[in-house]
Amino acid sequence: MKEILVVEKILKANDAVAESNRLEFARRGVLVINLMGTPGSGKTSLLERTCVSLRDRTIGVSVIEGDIATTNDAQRLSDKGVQVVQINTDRFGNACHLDASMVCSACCSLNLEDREILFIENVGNLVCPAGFDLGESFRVVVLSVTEGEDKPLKYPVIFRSAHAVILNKTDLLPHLDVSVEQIKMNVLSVQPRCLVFPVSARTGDGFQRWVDWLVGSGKSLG
Ligand SMILES: Nc1nc2c(ncn2[C@@H]2O[C@H](COP(=O)(O)OP(=O)(O)O)[C@@H](O)[C@H]2O)c(=O)[nH]1
Ligand SMILES: [Mg+2]
Repeated sequence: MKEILVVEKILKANDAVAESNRLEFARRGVLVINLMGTPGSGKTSLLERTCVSLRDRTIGVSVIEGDIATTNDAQRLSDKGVQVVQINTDRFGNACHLDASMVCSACCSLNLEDREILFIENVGNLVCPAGFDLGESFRVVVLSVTEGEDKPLKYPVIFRSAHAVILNKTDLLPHLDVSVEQIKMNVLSVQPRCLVFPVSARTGDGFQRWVDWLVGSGKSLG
């Protein structure tokens, strides 16, 4: 019983910081995307291509990279000229997710002036990130077609909280025995309002619709 109380307290404390993050992001007019998914689903690859597409449309973007260890992903984005800050959660007991305080601290190292979109790549995991509000505008889950059709049914909590699912690696479909329609149906069965964007971060296929949605969502913030 005590353990449950502790968990509840942690989540309540996180929610308070998340709300203050949300107010600050709204004050600055920054659209914030909490990008979640398994390790290897293609979150960083998606960000690399998305950030370049947004820059071509003169949209200012920043990225917070969450990983247990290494600065590899931050380096990949920095190499593309993206303003990025890395959070390594091995400094916080190997946390398997980001929390709102980590995001708040990371924002101190970012210049968010003239930035319209902030992406937060969460630690690769389909379970823990779901419970932690970061103050984001939208939650997006990256699922690759190689992960199989049943993942939305097996990990319903994270998909239930998602505004959109990126179905990545569609370039591999000719080599797989997997149905995009079945994955979409499984996503919609746990979250009927979820948007689904089939894309290939490798070829750029499907990116137009995804980037249009980001730009439109940013504009609707006013
Ligand atoms: N074929 C293919 N491979 C991809 C695609 N997106 C990512 N990958 C590969 O998947 C692996 C993991 O990608 P990464 O972006 O590091 O995933 P993350 O761990 O979710 O950030 C890398 O080898 C990428 O090159 C894609 O659309 N198609
Ligand atoms: Mg990554």
